[in-house]
Amino acid sequence: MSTLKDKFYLKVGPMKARVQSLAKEHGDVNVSSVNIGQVVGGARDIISMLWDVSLLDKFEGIRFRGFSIPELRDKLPKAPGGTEPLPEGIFYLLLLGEIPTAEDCAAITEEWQKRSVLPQYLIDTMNAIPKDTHPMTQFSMAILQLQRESEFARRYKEKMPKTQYWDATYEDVMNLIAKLPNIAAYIFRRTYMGGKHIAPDPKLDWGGNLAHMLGVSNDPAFKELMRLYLCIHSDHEGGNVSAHATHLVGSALSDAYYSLSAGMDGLAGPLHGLANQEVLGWIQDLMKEFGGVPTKEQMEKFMWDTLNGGRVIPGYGHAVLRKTDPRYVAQREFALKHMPDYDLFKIVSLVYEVAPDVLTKHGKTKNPWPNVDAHSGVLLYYYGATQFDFYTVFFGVSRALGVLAQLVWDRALGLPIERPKSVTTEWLETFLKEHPPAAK
Ligand code: HAX
Repeated sequence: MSTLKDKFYLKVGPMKARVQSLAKEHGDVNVSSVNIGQVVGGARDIISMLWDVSLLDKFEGIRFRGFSIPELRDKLPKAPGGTEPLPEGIFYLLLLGEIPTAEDCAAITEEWQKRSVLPQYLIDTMNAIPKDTHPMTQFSMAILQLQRESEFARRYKEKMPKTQYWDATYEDVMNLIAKLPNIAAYIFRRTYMGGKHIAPDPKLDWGGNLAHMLGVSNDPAFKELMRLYLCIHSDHEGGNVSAHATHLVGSALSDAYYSLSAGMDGLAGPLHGLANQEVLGWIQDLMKEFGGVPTKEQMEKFMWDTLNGGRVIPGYGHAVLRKTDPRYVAQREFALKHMPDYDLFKIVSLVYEVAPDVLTKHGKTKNPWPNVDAHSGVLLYYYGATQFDFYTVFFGVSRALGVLAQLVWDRALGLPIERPKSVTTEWLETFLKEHPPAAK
């Protein structure tokens, strides 16, 4: 049977030919124009990056290699007795663009298990970090510390030719992804569980093992939740902060360790991945204020207090999406199946009833609907993972699948160093004087 790497190699030539033909024969065709609002306003909608592993539609949501989340929940292989997709399957899909078989997934599980052992120097480093350091800082530091393992960096020093960049990156990516659940679980157990660690179970898959090593629940549904969670957070096209940061840093031929660590630093921002911890904190404040599940009126008041205090409603709004995030819907379906009567779920549902209307009346956000982070915390909390400042680490483990699959492609396609143009305020003002807009 050919390996994942052999299969990838067969795809590189044809894909490179497609990309080169686009650039060579149609390089001067415009696909995007830029106005001053976009220059000042965070580069929204400017098409300026190639990202093949997923594509986001503002109304429909994310498609991974053309497949929607409901399609993937149906089509991707499952763990024995399970109903949620295996993260191994989404990695295969993102890398190769094809739905894997159960055997393909099993081969990845085996490959990642072989590469998953954490070196002693990494454990020593993690043990030296003060325990009150945010788990995302610990996670990013651990990834960066592992950089000394980089095949890419070693082979680059030995004058590897460009044609081998993808091969060295592939090795780094597989080694790094394999270790992420162990790193995450190590941080979790050390930070919150008195440093009593749980060995991985060789019979379990990558996501099942993360759930197992956390040691918060023996319910098989928690492993299923982890598999679903790790699939749906894996990618959201290239422009979001964690994906773009990984891609940008990688474009300087910084290896996968440097690149992912940078991506995780971006994910740690409260407007991005940290929103999942913010949501739980916000809900707890709400419960404290009203002594449990609030009424609709109390909920509305709490939201207006948040907004009038100059803060955002965490988990709502999006830079691209303009409807309820399908990743939110998938998690809501999971909750309806496994915890329909759970108080926190009732609150999350009540927020969903009230927030879109309040945010619309507030009149600022372009999207009053929930994003992925509005729901994940309640599911984790239900199974005993109550330490919500850890939640973004789960997101990070998952996000690695998408951004690192794309990183292998970046090196296979020989994408260049990124260097968009910036201008000064004065440059824009001068431009306007020289190109006065036509009177409206
Ligand atoms: N609550 C209150 N105000 C909000 C809001 C919210 N949930 N979402 C947007 N706004 C405000 C913005 O702060 C902005 O206000 P100013 O004009 O005063 O600066 C205005 O509405 C316009 O913003 P926008 O164009 O609709 O949204 P942006 O593209 O600028 O920002 C964000 C997108 C996701 C950062 C934003 O919606 C937000 O802050 N949401 C809350 C935090 C959150 O849930 N983040 C996670 C997003 C998903 C993700 O990346 N997960 O990792």
